[in-house]
Amino acid sequence: MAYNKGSIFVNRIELEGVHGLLESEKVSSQPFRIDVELSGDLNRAGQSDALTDTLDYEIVVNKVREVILGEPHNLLEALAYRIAKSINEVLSDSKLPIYSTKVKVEKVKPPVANVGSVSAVQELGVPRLTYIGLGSNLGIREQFIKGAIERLPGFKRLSPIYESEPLGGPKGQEKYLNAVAEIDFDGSPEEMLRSCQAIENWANRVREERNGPRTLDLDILLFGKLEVNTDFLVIPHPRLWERNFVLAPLADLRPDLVTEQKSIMARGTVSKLDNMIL
Ligand code: A4P
Ligand code: MG
Repeated sequence: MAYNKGSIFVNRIELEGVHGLLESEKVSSQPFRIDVELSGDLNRAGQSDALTDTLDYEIVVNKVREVILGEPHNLLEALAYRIAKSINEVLSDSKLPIYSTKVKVEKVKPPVANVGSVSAVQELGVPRLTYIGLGSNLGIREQFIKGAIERLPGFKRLSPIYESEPLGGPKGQEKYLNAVAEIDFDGSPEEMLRSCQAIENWANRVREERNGPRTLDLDILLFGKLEVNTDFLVIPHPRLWERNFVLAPLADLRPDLVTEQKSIMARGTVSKLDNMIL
């Protein structure tokens, strides 16, 4: 699919609330104006013209309403942050390729002499539970796996380490160490790919032949519930369900995702290294 970077604006949501540092602001309500910008890839929505391919404005407005009509806050910064967070909770669990939420909260009639209005803006990336496959069969393999997890942004946990027979590639390769990392990543899939490639470069990865021996290979297996299909990125990873060196560690972290039916298709000999501590 073609390159696309788009935004949806939901502007001038006008509501009254009891927010501010002054006692008077906590007692009598005053007007607030809220603007929301959602940024990401709007290609699919552009082509399909279907509401299911984008975020319904009504959801945005409801989240804004909950925060502005809810508990009193002292700061506009806190209001903008709460609103962005609660919109992101919906997006994190959705298939929509929206990667950041920007919220501006404006106090339309601030109780400060000579000031027309005050506002605060917060922009938060949408966090998505992401699974990265790690593989190494060249050099000090465990050092490369350890270095990778120290560098992966938003790293949460690592599966047990497996040793596996090489699948594909030239004959006579060493065995692999494989594992899967769970991370909470709050950028776009392209940014995730760039982070993975930067870490592979740190490991002095040399690309000589496809499936050839490598110090470190990082594959994006799953990126929340997103589906990506461009010339340089396919998510879920197209060979995810075919290989035991990915499925076994993924099943350790997320047994709910790796059903028996899925693992029947998988190939390759793997053994769990219970005693390996990085
Ligand atoms: N790319 C597309 N989608 C993705 C994605 N979801 N994650 C593109 C990461 N990259 C993705 O990758 C080639 C290109 O794939 C990237 O530039 C990116 O734009 P690469 O890492 O440079 O090349 P590669 O790894 O040699 O090829 P490929 O096709 O990615 O191979 P795999 O699937 O990574 O398999 N046997 C055992 N036992 N253990 C292993 O870890 N690994 C491989 C490599 C083969 N056999 C193995 C193991
Ligand atoms: Mg790869």
